[in-house]
Amino acid sequence: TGGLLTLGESMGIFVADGIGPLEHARGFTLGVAGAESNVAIGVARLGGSATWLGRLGPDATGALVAARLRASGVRVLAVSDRAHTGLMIRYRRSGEFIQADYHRAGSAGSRLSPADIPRDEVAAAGILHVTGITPALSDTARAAVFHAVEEARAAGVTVSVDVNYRGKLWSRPDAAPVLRDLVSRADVVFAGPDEAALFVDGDPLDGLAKLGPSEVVVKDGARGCTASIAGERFDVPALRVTAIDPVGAGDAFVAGYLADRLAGADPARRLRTAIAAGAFAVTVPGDCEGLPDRAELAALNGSDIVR
Ligand code: KDG
Repeated sequence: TGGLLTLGESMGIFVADGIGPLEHARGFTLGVAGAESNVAIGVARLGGSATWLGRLGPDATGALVAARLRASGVRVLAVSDRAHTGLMIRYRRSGEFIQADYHRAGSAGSRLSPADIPRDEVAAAGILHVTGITPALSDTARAAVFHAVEEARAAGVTVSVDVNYRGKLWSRPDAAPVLRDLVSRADVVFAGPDEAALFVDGDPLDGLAKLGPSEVVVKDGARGCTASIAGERFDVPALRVTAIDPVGAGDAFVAGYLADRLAGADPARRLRTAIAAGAFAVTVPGDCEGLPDRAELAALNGSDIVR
């Protein structure tokens, strides 16, 4: 079986150095953002094979995204588009209060369409991973996600969905039926408790499992995670680390889980790796810079990473 295939929008990101209102920011660190490409980088760093597919514009930002992904060991299937590559600006109003402006309306990434997705790439994958961000970007991007999912199901490829609700892209009533539909087509689903509450009542694990996925993982940040995997229930506490930047922790968690799933690890081990990868991610500023490799994961116990 193959590796991870994921698709979505990756962007350049300017992260204001330091803490405070944007108007006082002087320096910015340029990086790459995008939930799906973060997961691809995370899987690659853990030794798995990972492919990211998406549209990039004819600009320096598009070249930057492709170069950074490739340098991280991700295979890039870039579809060239005439529109600009998306950008984000992020700043920290306070240590915990993180704000982002998107500059992605009409971007290359948002113009993803079903014809961009090669059937043979989907059929050859071990896991197709998509998120609830892409369907919010445009009608064609939404169609592309559902098309890829249906191709994967037809080919017997495992479908993984991270709900990843983004309130700056669409309202809760607009998102709820689409995310519910997407989850109902998945084998593996990841959600936060608030995201699950968008479209299921009561206990998030039970509610999500009732929609169909046989592996449901509810990630709850510093509280750790709960999961229902082939009918068995798991509770894994988070590791106590010094959190510097929570952004990207969810993607690291998903990368840890999926990398171990591709490697044939049992559910308890996948969840432990997911928790550890998330813990590494929050100790480093940036969306994907803190993702660990296997040697770092192995050194976690007894290291100074855990308090
Ligand atoms: O999961 C981290 C993401 O939020 C970030 O990398 C950017 O994809 C992104 C988004 O849409 O917010």
